[in-house]
Amino acid sequence: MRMASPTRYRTMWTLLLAAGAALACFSPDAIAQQEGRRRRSGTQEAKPVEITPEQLAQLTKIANDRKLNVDDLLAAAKTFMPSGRHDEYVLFSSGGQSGQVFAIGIPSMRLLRSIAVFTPESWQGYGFAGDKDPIRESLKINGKPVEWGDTHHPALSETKGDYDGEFLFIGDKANARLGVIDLRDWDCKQVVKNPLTISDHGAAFVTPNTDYVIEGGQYGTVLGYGYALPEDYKKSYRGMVTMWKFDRAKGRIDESQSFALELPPYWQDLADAGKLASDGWFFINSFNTEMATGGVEKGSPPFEAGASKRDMDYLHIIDWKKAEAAFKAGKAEKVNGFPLLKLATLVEEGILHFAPEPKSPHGVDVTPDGKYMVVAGKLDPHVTVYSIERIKKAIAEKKFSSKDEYGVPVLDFDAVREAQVELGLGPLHTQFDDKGYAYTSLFLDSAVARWSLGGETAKKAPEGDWKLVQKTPVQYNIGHLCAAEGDTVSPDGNFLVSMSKWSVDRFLTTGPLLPQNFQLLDIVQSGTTMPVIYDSPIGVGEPHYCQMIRADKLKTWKVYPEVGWDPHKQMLSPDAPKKGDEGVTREGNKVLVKMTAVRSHFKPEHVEVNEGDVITWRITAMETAQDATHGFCIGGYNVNLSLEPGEYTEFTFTADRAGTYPYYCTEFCSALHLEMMGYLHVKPKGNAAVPAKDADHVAASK
Ligand code: CUK
Ligand code: CUA
Repeated sequence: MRMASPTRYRTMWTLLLAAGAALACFSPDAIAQQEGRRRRSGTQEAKPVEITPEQLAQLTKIANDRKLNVDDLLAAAKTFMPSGRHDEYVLFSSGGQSGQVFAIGIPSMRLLRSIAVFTPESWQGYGFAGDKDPIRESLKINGKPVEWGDTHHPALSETKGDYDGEFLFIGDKANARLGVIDLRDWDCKQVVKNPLTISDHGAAFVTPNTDYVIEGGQYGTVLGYGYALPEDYKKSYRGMVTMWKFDRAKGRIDESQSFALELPPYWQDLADAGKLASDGWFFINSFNTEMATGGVEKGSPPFEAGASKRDMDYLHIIDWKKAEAAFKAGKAEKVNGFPLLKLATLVEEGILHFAPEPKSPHGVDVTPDGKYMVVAGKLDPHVTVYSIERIKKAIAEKKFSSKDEYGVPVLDFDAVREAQVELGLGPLHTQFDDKGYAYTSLFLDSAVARWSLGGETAKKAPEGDWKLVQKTPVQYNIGHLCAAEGDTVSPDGNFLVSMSKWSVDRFLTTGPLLPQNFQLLDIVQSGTTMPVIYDSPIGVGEPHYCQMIRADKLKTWKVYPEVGWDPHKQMLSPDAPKKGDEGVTREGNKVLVKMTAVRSHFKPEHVEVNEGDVITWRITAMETAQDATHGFCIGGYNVNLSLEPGEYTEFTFTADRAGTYPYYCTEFCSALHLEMMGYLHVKPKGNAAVPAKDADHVAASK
């Protein structure tokens, strides 16, 4: 790890300490907490030292010139990262419509990387490996390229309910897909498409040991890509939740061991897996239990009104261990080739129960000890808290208030409800800290509410049970929020990111399309304030959820483990060209190019083929030094690769247009990077050289 110059850091800290002390604003407790936080992260420790009167004067002048107040200076001190120092946390954020994942350092809010998942991305060489790029093939749906995604919920893999830093899953709401990212090389390894449904929403969530990755649906549909008009809504439309089996050793979802549960055609929303006290269960919100079918044109209320009529919707309570047993006992039926446990089976086996939940809820979040489920209803100012103990008891004692139209038992609300806490307008999502507080986003209030947990919870806040403690305004219209490890069995607290949907006037205007605003809140000074300490524009998509993991939990590779490593298979490839293997061979019209790349040359530097040849091109990046990445592009043939140290890549294409094509390294890798190039000569059919004006004509007519 690169360290900052101690002198530089000390000076900065001293300035701010002095400013704080001078204005009597920096409490010793806060300093101690800051120090503790720093020690835990294993970064460099700061020692407060004397500040000179000259330095204090300089700091004061800068503050005054830039119109900064003391809170601003403190915020800067909490977030500023001197060059070379590393962030304490990594925030893995959905990239919204960009179809990607973004990795952001916390507390600096610096964008570290994007990770391509559902959208081809040229810098990472994701989807630009020749004619039949395996990534593009995996993005096809029914043979059609669907090369974007609406990513909503990233889920870090967990061991015993805690992030283990090994894998990351991300859901594509628009196309009901899941991406699997290996966090050793931060590379998407697999995209799976749900065969039952076109779109989803409650994905991805993992069971506490990542046995399953859960994908909940949203809009009712005819499962298996069927067809039906709204008249047949209740009969033909259904909801679903899919349990994708994760094979950790292979680092892949095992589709053959995966199955789904048929649900009534309510619009299932977010999900969360139980843990500890509620291990073996998961929970899904729903709205539109009215089963409104919209259609103002036919005189029906529009969806927004029709789906909001009832006072109560249904929290879906699913015993997934029972579901797994039923699947293994062969009780699933195949729909579009995929095993589905039908609703009747769910009822018969006691797999599915409902609990009433107030007015069109959105988020459901399980407390760190697994004892409580917090449901936030966007049309209700309260969060409603359910207890797993009460739920289990009510199920055992059959305390049902009714059954729904599909025969699913509805548990008695009073029997399962633990508490309701009034927080404000438009509560959506909840996270937790290590001190017994919960944090809920208030979309309409544009605020983060901090409130105390109660009941039998392990950690108790001093304010007493189930109390709203305070609110911090955010700009504007917060959706999700994310505290450090805030949805695990052991949250860190420390920082919270507000994923604000509107930025309006917070930044320079960027045209009519404005960035989202990620706002960082310091939540370490519990019980007093939780100020916003950083605004970060996210101008690449509209993220929904994110998760914040301690950076020291990630076991990221600095370079690939061996030269010739195939990242698709995560193993050394027998096909990787070695030093001395380089050259071009042919069998009929099949050409094999074996190439190595090392600073600052490709070998071979000339590749001669015939028009119409099918070329398999293999490249090994011989580099072993961190960050010695090369690129490789062939203009006109849509090829661009990122050749990371040790990486082996293969691509195939048909040389269907004659000409001489420079190929070159697209990553500024060395002083002689511009010289890192070569030529692909595609000899025209009939052996004649292409006259220049004909070549121009061909290019122009394309
Ligand atoms: S959803 Cu977007 S703010 Cu997809 Cu989790 Cu709530
Ligand atoms: Cu290799 Cu530039």
